[in-house]
Amino acid sequence: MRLDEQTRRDFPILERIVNGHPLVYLDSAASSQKPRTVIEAMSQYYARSHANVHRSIHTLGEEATELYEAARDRVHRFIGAASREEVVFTRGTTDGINLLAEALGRTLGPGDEILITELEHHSNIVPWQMAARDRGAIVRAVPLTREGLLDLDAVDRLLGPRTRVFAFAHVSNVLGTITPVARLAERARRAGAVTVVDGAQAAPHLPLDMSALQCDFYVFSAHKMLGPTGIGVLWGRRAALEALEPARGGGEMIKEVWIDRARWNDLPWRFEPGTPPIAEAVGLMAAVEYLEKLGMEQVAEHERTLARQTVEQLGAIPGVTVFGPPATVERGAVVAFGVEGLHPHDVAALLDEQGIAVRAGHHCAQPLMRWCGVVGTARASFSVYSSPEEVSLLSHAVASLRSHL
Ligand code: 7TS
Repeated sequence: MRLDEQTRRDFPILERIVNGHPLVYLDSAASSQKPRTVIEAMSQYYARSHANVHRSIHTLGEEATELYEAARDRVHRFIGAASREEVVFTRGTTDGINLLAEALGRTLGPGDEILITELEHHSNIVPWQMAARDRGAIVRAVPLTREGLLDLDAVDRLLGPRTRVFAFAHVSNVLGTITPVARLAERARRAGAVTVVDGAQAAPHLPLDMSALQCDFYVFSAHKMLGPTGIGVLWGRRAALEALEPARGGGEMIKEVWIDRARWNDLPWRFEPGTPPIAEAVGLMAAVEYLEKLGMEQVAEHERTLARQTVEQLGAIPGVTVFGPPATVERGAVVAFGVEGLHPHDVAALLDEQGIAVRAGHHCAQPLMRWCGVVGTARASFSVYSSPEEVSLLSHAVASLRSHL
């Protein structure tokens, strides 16, 4: 049975009628929908076990702590981390990158370099600009090849003795480009730079194994992988996390506090000040369980097929431009496209009239839009519940937009 046939009934929102049409949700890269098990796990948690974590000795306090830490164990296995201490909960990808930019930023000096790429989401650009500005450091970017892949020769040229951080996306949220993380991390290590990987579009889509990727830090958001908003993961190699001085202080991240100084807690709690997103951790645990039952290899294969079908079908419509690598190159679960004569917002609004939800705009990747030579694009993106029928509905609807021009 196809993955969407196995899963669709588990997602109550997919029963919605939108503008008189059954919902065709093709915006999972912005945020995925949630299966009933995630919704129920969170509501059960609030109905039965809620209390703050890591502080109260009473029964509910212990139950909540156990659930929160069980979520960490689940994520640790899901991403192939060497130990649970390497898994830090954040508020999401943006929060994880900011945490790293703040902490690593403090170690930078004037003239040091931060290397990013031209396909980054703003959340993997702006925090580094802020860190650089504060320390007199410089941000550089790896250019793209004509096909929308990272220019690997340029990586070698740009990774120099002053490069302290190399931050790049595993999967582009616009082009769908998959970057060769292990190779890039290896080159960065030889240059003495720390690697930060933005896995926001990879974690929902690809099997992950931190030991194979060889980067220092990897961040992602739960809400794009069937889990709730408000929680994300920062994985760090133990030695990399140990070398990182916490930049955010507060309760629970310390062992002992005096008026003029404090001693940090152990990993991973030293990077989790304050009350964490507890119900969200429970929801993330349910999302990971759901994905593991499906199998990430199957998830990747399903979404790869949908992306290929979309590239082929949209690419065959006259006046439609598909951005990113050709259909023969493996890509993530997103397909950005333009329709000649129509603003991307009009494309999205006209599709919405037929119940088809796609995102339009610059996708928080303005440097990449400049590279594409457009102000924005429309974008279809997929998850485990997306179907080939939905891809056909999209293609027919886009073709009919053209015929109305
Ligand atoms: N990095 C990438 C590659 C992303 O795609 C996104 C969100 C983020 C970082 C930020 O994640 P957040 O959970 O902290 O917001 N991308 C999108 C998108 O493509 N459409 O809406 C949000």
